[in-house]
Amino acid sequence: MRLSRFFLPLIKENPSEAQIVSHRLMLRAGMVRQASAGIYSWLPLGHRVLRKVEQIVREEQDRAGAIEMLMPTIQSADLWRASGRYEDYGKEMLRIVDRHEREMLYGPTNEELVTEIFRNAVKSYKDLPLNLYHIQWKFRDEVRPRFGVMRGREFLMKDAYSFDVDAKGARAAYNRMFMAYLRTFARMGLKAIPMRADTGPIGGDLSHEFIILAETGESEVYCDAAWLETDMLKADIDFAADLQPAVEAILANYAATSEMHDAAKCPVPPERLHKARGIEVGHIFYFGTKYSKPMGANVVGPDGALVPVEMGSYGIGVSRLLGAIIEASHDDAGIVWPDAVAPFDVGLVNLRSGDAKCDEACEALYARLQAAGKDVLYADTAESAGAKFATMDLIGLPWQLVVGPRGVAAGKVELKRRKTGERVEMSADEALNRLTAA
Ligand code: 5CA
Repeated sequence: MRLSRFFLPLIKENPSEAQIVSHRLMLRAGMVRQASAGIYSWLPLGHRVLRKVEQIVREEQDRAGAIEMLMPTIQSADLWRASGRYEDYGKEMLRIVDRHEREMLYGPTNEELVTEIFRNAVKSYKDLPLNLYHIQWKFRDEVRPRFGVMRGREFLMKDAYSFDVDAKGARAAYNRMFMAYLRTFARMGLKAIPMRADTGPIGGDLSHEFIILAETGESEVYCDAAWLETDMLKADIDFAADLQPAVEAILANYAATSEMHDAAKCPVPPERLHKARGIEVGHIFYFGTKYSKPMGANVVGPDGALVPVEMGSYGIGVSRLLGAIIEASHDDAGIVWPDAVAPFDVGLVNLRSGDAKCDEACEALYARLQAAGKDVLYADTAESAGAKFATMDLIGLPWQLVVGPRGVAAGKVELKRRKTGERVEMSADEALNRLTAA
């Protein structure tokens, strides 16, 4: 992508409405714009990252055996009456009346709809286990939408729903999602700690939140200091195996949200207990028959008897993750994207656009990088070198490849790693090798 053709509306000054660094940087870097309170347009740069994050989530769900589908954003109120949640959800639910006076709503989550789909299609334990997920926009009319995409009203969520014939199967499904989440967040360069959590309006009695420690987080959390040193799981997982021992080994290190933390019962000695704030990027629930019973989602079990199906649900805040990643990875100059989610792999900086030799060298590098499968943002505009560097630092691409008249004359380019600030002069071929090996 040529910067001269791209749509990257940067903001020089710190926007006054932004209270936390991720919100400030997302606005300044031209990633999002507020459409109304808690509702955002995703500009091209933000959209690219959103898609990358979504794709990692998708790959890890698929790997764990979940099956992707897509349910609508608008749902019927009657469905929610059947589960008893229509009244319970209160003002957080956006209620809509259509032209035929039918009551509809913008889905805040999908337990009811997916249970209905299941109920109409699956009748036997032989079709289980089943885990269906989608990545879809949700709406919750939060009292205080704030911190940009972190607590929005409209937000993108991955929500998966597991169906099993008994509690043992449901626990195995829960464990598969638990392990998949560790991999998902680790791939994004994040340390998301699983913590025993309250279940709120989703219900059930087994639940973990996946939380990234950050001063600006909305949750108060307690964890064993050992978590601070723990490398999160990137290893391959055998999803066909019994994962209970692996899950238990991870949970042996204490971590709980403030709602679940009881100082009197905490197993961690005070000197090792770390109190912090955190951002909830995922939340998994086992709630058994809470929805299947009232909605009549039954299957025939191995003994021929009809039983309500055992369910769990598993959410990831896809749009919130962008804010969380920035909170965890930035410096004074701007965002520092982890490689796996960066909007472009490389920023190609032409220090003197219009200079025939510089243009020629840049065009060649641009073509070769693209041919090698790299996403390149080519700063080909007439702006000053300083302005181009500031833009590249602000938008946080992992690598900057800098081409100037002196270097071109000497057959050299400069490769800068955004994360460390390290700059190395080398030949164009060496730079290409480094970038395509990365
Ligand atoms: N049905 C269940 C699991 S699929 C559910 O809705 N869980 S949840 O309420 O915990 O939401 C799942 C994830 O969505 C949260 O962990 C959080 O990362 C994200 N999320 C929730 N509310 C918001 C919000 N207002 N803005 C941005 N992300 C949100």
